[in-house]
Amino acid sequence: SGDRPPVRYSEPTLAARAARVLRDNDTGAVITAAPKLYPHMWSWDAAFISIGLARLDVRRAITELETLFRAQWRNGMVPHIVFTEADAYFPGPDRWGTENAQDGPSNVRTSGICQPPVHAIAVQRVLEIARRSSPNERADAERFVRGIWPKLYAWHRWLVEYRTPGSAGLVAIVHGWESGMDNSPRWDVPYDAVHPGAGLPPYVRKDVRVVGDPSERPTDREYDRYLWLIEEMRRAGYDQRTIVENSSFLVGDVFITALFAVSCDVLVELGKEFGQSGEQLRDLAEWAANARQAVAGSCHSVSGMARDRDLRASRWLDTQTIAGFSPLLCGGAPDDVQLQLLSLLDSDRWCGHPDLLAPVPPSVSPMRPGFNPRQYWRGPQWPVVVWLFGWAFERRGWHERARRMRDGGIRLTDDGSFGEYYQPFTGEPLGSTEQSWTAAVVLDWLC
Ligand code: 9WN
Repeated sequence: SGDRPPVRYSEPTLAARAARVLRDNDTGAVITAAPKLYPHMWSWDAAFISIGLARLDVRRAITELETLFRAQWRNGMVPHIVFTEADAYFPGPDRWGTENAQDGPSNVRTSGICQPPVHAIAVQRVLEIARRSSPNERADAERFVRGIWPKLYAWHRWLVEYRTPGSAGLVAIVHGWESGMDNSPRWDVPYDAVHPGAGLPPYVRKDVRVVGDPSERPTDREYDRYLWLIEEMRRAGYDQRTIVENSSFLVGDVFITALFAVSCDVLVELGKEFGQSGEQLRDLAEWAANARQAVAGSCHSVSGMARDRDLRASRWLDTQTIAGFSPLLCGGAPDDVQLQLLSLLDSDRWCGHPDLLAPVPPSVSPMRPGFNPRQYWRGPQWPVVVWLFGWAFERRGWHERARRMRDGGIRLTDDGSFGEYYQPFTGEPLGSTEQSWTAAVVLDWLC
């Protein structure tokens, strides 16, 4: 029923338009995640954006990642938002109130949580692209990798030190925003146990003013919980140990754990090449092995799908979403489970659903009760997630599968609006348009 512009751009024109989006969203200091809805730098967005930027200008790509890592907290955390001066997004820096956090950075304002650790993947990709570019860009990128490697190591170490509690070995999140899949049904059960207290300061949402149809965004009930968790963290002075011990939301995130495993592998590859210390390489290899084992250990005995774990309630979360395919990202699941997941991914419950405009995985299966084709992480397709699966498939040597993700991703986005997410049946772009990371992954697919 929705509008999708009737045009389908050719690949060269689509690439030119994607490049223009990144240039237009460049404030000089950062590329904003989206011009109106997200006028700041987001952590995992910046990683994907740097991959797209590298296709245009390797130095600009390097600057983007360096800007993000200048905001790294003293304890190693890479914050989920680095704020610009813009005032159009809520919650902004005043609401987060991280300036008194003991571990916060001094010269820049940030949020107090993190996002998925895809930065090593981006760094390696930027290096690869630079090496195919010019000798100068190659030299710049190599210098950059040497400089950022210890910071990436510190970021990964933070995830192990502070965020791997409990026996399941999964990397834990303390807020749905940390997952990057904010209102995914993955988090419905743990959010039911979050009870906003009377002390929740009043607030006014800004996102629903920007997005024409508020039903494409999370609900007010969900926002109360998002804001309440921030309130808890603020009261804890953003002390990680206190937060992990007490926050009313603590969930082992299987998708982050899979990305962490493969990002550790990538860091080992880079570290070997650039002569990093053997001890740190051994740490990373051990973290990767543990994370991979945790992902495999989460798989449901019947469906094979990987599961998150509610660490407060000590129970597995059986809700099936795109995150159930996490073992395909990092490997390590037994062969029969992997085959089961691959045939499920191809089946009419997922990519093979006959009504999809583009055969790429939606955030939730269209066959699942509660699937909502227009609402955020509850059904739409997200180009950046498609890129991640394509990237992982290529890395695993599954070239034909990787090509299908790329071709499907281009089909999804060839209307040229660079939607934040897409209605899977009509291809209507939803949420924001001119979304930077969508433009970035399209550029990577096309170049
Ligand atoms: C909260 C910027 C970010 C993405 C997330 C996506 C959305 C923010 C929001 O936008 O989250 O962090 O306000 O909804 O869910 O993955 O990084 O693009």
